[in-house]
Amino acid sequence: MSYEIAEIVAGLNQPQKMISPKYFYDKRGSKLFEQICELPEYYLTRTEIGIMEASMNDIARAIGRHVSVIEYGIGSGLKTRILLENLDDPVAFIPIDISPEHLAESCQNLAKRFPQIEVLPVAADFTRPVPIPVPGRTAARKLVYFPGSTIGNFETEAAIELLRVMYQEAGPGGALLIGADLKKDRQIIENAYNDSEGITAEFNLNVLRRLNREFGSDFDLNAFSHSATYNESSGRIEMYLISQCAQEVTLGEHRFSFIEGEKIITEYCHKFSLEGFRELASVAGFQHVNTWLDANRWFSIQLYER
Ligand code: AVI
Repeated sequence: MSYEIAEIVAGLNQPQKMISPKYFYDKRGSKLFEQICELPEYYLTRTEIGIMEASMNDIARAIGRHVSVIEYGIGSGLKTRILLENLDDPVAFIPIDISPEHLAESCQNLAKRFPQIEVLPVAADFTRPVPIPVPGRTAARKLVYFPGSTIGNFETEAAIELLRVMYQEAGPGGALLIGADLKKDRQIIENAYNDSEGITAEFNLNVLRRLNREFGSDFDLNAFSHSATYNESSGRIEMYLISQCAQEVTLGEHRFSFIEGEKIITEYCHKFSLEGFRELASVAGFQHVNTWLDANRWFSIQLYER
């Protein structure tokens, strides 16, 4: 059994059934996520880009020259482009992404736009140890870049674990530039995950389509519905697929029974306080350097050093 099948089966055998959010990002899922980023309700991307546009000179100065940038996950490429355009002579760009097609497409565009920067893509699941290629030119320091508040998709222990991996990867003198979404009015947050066009619902259900296609399960997509609610006490969106009826689903020789209304948790999206996030990063060893915010204080871009 592949580790992916073992992981999916173990998740669906839990008393609270779960599917890891990393399975969202097949080709269609990555495209749907790009569409989410442009939705009027999904303030995260627009706000983070706004902060970058307003504060990029300051951010680039704080990072310094001749860095090699290691990006964990790659989105539409716009944030990466803004960062690389403004850094002082970066030596290399090393993106790590689980979707090889998406990675290849983004890297082709970036290599065309930045012929002077060595682009070294790594197609891998960054939640597992990954060997990182060494650029031809020696960098002054490594910069780990993790935008989009993807850190919020990890539970606290896993987030600390991932930050520790980034701390190791940054190496002596290295830095971390990270986007973290902040706590705010619950309606604003819930609207971002329940858009009026139903794109987030499509994105959520697409994980079942992917499991059916790649791992041989027989989920009936019409028998599950999308739900995303903000749990104020844990400070996170909890995204579920809810079984619309009593049903059985099979994956190979494995059978999973659902009662009507039973939920599969597919994603947590944590929202942070500034102090809470600094605490998380400091547990992993990072020292806070600076934080940049938008005027509403909805989103933060934070710089840390080892
Ligand atoms: C990738 N990640 C930061 C998104 C988020 O907001 O947590 C994933 C997402 N899920 C539904 N909408 C967007």
